[in-house]
Amino acid sequence: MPYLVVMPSSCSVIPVHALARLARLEIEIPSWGFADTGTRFGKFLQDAAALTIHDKLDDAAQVHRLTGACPRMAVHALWDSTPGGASELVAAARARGLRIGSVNPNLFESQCYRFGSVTNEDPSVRRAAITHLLHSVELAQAVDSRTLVVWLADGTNYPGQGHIARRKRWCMEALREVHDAMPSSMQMLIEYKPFEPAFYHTDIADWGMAQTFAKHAGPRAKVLIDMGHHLPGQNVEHIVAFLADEGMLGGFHFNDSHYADDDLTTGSIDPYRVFRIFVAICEAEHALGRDLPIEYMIDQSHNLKPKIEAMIQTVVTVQELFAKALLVDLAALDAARSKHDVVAAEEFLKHAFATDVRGALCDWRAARGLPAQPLVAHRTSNYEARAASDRLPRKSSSGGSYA
Ligand code: PSV
Ligand code: MN
Repeated sequence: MPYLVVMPSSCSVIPVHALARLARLEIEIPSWGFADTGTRFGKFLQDAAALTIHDKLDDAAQVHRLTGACPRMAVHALWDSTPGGASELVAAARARGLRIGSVNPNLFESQCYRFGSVTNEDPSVRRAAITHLLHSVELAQAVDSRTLVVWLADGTNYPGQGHIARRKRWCMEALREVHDAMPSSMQMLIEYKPFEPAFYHTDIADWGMAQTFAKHAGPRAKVLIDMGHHLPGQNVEHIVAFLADEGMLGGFHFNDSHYADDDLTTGSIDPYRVFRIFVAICEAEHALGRDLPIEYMIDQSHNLKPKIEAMIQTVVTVQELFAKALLVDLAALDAARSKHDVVAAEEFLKHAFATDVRGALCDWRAARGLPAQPLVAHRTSNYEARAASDRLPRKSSSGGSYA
């Protein structure tokens, strides 16, 4: 069993208050992480990949069953419809011990959005985009979701193509109209991205623009940080600390990247970066004296790794890195800062990051009635083989995926 690493039992490594905080860390799983996906060069298909929303819910439920940390599955408005509508979706989730999480409108696939959605020069396209956003608010209400995640693919490819300030104003008007239509229980999280699919300018390119749009939209709009949506070298923990202090940090899309929006497994490329982000959150929570109201979501779709394994690996990695961040002695860190002891301050971070928390987390899971090693439990459960034997014939008969 390749993943069965025997680790020393070391529950004492993590203090009780840190384990309690970890137990409150809920991580939302994306429905789109379980279906066959690819790059723009093509798809590599997996026998066990989900075909229907019910398959996706089954997979999400498997992740939650083994980790105890993922009670919600995010849906994409156009990719996750059920014949029976919202009530069927809610019932299907509930039957598996899940809830529907964030609702993600889709303003990037329809042909009418070639030159933008809410920023299109054509008022009828702008209205179609707003109508879809309003439908997404209704869908969110119907599935009892409190979060609308707005990511726009809007942008231009060439200098001169768009009037940037006019597009900004259209985007502001649209987001405010949608915000006004949301019930008071709902929040809007605005996601930024510097490029792709547009390659000259993106209408919501960075956190500052997202924050400006959010403030203009209304009090229940905040910023969502997708870890892959930064230019190389960006100090993401700085953004986290800044937005948290402004009360404008609404959520995360976890993933990792080396070059661009690579959607790799969180922490697979630069775990120290993820750790530093969690330290920024721990510091903000310490100052506030309570948990920050942040939605922690995964936004990954894997081409090479088995999808459920990748999702479990991500959840466990997030827990490990959050646990390490909780180990930072914030009082000692502040004392070092007050003496301008730069070396000691950094050493507090390095010490926490270097602490092996894996054994302690195995004990913690076992004590909560969960598998000590969720990945091992998944592999021994035979879920993947059963899913493949159920789904492969359906794929073949649907004619599309398998030759
Ligand atoms: C865009 O790159 C994005 O990060 C948005 O969150 C979308 O909803 C998601 O990816 C689609 O995969
Ligand atoms: Mn995202």
